Amino acid sequence: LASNRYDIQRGNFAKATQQDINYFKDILSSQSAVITDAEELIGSNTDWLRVVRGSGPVLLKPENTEQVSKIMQYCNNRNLAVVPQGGKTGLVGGGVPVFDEIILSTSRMNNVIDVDKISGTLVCQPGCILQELEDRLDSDNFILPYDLGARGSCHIGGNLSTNAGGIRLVRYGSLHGSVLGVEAVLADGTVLDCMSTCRKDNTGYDLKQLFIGSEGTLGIITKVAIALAQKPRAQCVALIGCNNFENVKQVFSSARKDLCEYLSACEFMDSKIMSLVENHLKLTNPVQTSSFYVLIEASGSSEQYCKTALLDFLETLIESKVIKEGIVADNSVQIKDVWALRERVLEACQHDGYVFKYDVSLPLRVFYNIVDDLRSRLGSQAKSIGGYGHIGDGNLHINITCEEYNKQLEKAIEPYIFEWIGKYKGSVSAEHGMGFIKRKYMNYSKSEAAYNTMKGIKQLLDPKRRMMDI
Ligand code: FAD
Ligand code: 2HG
Ligand code: ZN
Repeated sequence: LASNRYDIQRGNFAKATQQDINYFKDILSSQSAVITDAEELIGSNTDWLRVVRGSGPVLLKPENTEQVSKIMQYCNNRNLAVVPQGGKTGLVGGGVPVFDEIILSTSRMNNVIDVDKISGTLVCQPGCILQELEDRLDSDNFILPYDLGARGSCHIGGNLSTNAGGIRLVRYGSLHGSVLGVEAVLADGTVLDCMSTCRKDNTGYDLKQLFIGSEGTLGIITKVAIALAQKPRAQCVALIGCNNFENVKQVFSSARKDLCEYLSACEFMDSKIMSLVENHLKLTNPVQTSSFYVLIEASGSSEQYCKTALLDFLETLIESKVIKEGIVADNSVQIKDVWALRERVLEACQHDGYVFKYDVSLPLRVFYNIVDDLRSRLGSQAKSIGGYGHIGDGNLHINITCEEYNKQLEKAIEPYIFEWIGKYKGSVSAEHGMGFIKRKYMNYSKSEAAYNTMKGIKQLLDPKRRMMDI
């Protein structure tokens, strides 16, 4: 249970009774929408990383906003705590109970409401799975303005709630810029309609932004409108080997300059991470062993230009001795294979043992120093220390593994790592959010005044703190 490892403050909430369950069955009008079977509940109570496990006694699967509103109103009157759950791929223990919260899943709220092919907008319910949306939009030559390795399970509502970054943020920017409208149900059941499909709307405070990245602490997203991007006609991917991190930075800045609007992803991995992917997943690295690897994706409207630009780019880098070697993948199978090396890192690290995960923003001038620093600090206490991530966004993922959870190792890492990040004005959570695991480190990235303002907003929207606290 989460309570075994973490210090959990359970508020003075009511516990769900049989009468409550009967009420939920009544309003959801389907037996399969109210799950109380202990076996079935294990999955919904355990997070993707299997480090947080609560004891939520009931899983509710409403189909529409009205049902969500009724549940929230009832839980407010009864003083029952609630946790919203999407695809359950979150990495900070946010989408599962940590004590005995009611679990409200959006898995049955999975209808596409409208795709406007002229303006390129999508309106849908929050439980649509990202991959399914991508497949559906493909034939109309649209893509969502973000993408991530969890696409097969994560929900668009979960993506908004975590303000997921992912692999294309370098081109399309964050969800704060692409989301056009949100409908949310507040903790007391009020339906807050901030739906719009307009690109521009400066009528006062932009309240929908509060729900992007607030991880279910302020309400439940029940509808989403998002601006789509045009599907590029051409796509090529390069995998590049570099001798040192200075060269990685040079590759990134040259890619911005030379590939310009064709640059659609810029990711990196160090050699430790690549070796975990090769050893645990048996994937093949197509370039010679290097200290670092950079994945550059170019995409746009001209097939001819896309490949030529990427090849020219590599040639220039090799001539100027910035890189040792690079390969270009230009057919869908090869492209998938190269992306798998990067997208399956999380899975490879999980195979290595228990993983202490850090998802940080840092200025590029000190970006990788933290990994070197942790290596000298931790020495043989850790099994592997690897750095990788979205270098194009200044976002580093540090994964530190050991055979099994090790309190002493944790103490050697934390709060040292957060102090390090605070010193360089980075972020202790670049894209995964605070959830339950990271929220206690907020002060390393938020000023007192900013945190107090957040608390004021929380007090206004969820005064009884029946949703996850901040
Ligand atoms: P869940 O895990 O179910 O929930 C996440 C949080 O949102 C919880 O706090 C939950 O309570 C809340 N929530 C869910 N739905 C709602 C709703 N409708 N209303 C209000 N609150 C809600 N993240 C990145 O940013 N970039 C990546 O590249 C990336 N890659 C990943 C790759 C893998 C293989 C995995 C497993 C995860 C990855 N993630 C990444 C983590 C990322 O946060 C999630 O994958 C995703 O955004 C969460 O969506 P979900 O539907 O699974 O949400
Ligand atoms: C990714 O970019 C995800 O693959 C997971 O954000 C990062 O290992 C991690 O923590
Ligand atoms: Zn990431």
